[in-house]
Amino acid sequence: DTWRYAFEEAMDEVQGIFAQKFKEEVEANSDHTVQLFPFGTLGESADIMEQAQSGILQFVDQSPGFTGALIPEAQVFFVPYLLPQDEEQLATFFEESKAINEMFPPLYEEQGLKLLTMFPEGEVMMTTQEPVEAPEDLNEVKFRVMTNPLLVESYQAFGATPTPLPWGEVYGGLQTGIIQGQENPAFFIESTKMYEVTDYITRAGHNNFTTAVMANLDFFEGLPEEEQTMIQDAIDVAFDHIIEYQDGLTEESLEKIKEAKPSITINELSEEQRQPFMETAEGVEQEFLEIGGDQAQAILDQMKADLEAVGAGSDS
Ligand code: 6CS
Repeated sequence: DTWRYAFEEAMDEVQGIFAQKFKEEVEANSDHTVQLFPFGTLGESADIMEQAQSGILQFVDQSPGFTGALIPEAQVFFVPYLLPQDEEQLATFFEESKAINEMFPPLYEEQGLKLLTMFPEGEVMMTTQEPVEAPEDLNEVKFRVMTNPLLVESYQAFGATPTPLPWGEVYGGLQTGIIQGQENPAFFIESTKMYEVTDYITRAGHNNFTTAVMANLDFFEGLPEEEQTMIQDAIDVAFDHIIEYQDGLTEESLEKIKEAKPSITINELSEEQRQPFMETAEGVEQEFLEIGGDQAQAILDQMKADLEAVGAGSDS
């Protein structure tokens, strides 16, 4: 059969590299073909999710930044400073976390989706027209966020005016000044040329981008067991590949940005400067417990325990 797999990025961006490895593995180990649909070919993130839920697509990559609107618990990824930036700790966390591997799958199943994996895509950085050294600097800044209620809360707590928008509207929005800021990992700021419409990149260390790959649940459950295993094995190979692929990617991407636009300022906030941003975390966490669905408390507690177990707890 031909299986259709859509994702939210271009072919040579992180989600595309993952998808290409998955395709390669599936095609090497079965008679199936995987057809890849990068961003823009089938619509926005919300559209490809609908297509995966209805079975038009067999596979989809959608980030919790968008899934949070569908599965409220997935908003947990937007509690600031919850995830570490250490890439090894992050990879081990995603591989071993009970919250990710045991608690999230039933929540995705309720939406007709088989959660296959979640993986990190890099440190999230703010891009703005003016310097950001304190929350006051975000005052009056219309800051684009993914369409996720908790992310809106977190940027409100940072002092900005959050503006939820689908990805396709971001570059144009920055260009016309409808929005003046947004956040994304360095590779994406570089590959999508967002630096062209940005003067400052700020590293506050508040988050690391998470994404998730799923299959349509009926499709997956209808497969013979050995094919389910073959898919899971292909996902595991692609996971290892994408972790390795991203080694050094953040710094390389920042170098490329500086080369392409020497006038850009890239500023890493000091521990002291981060403090007021960190202090918002508790309030956002409380908000998550209110809007994060029935499992919010259980997921948050388990995430913290899982992070602690890999040496990335908030106290370690
Ligand atoms: O900001 C966004 O909407 C996009 N950012 C990344 C890194 N991947 C896909 C997502 O749509």
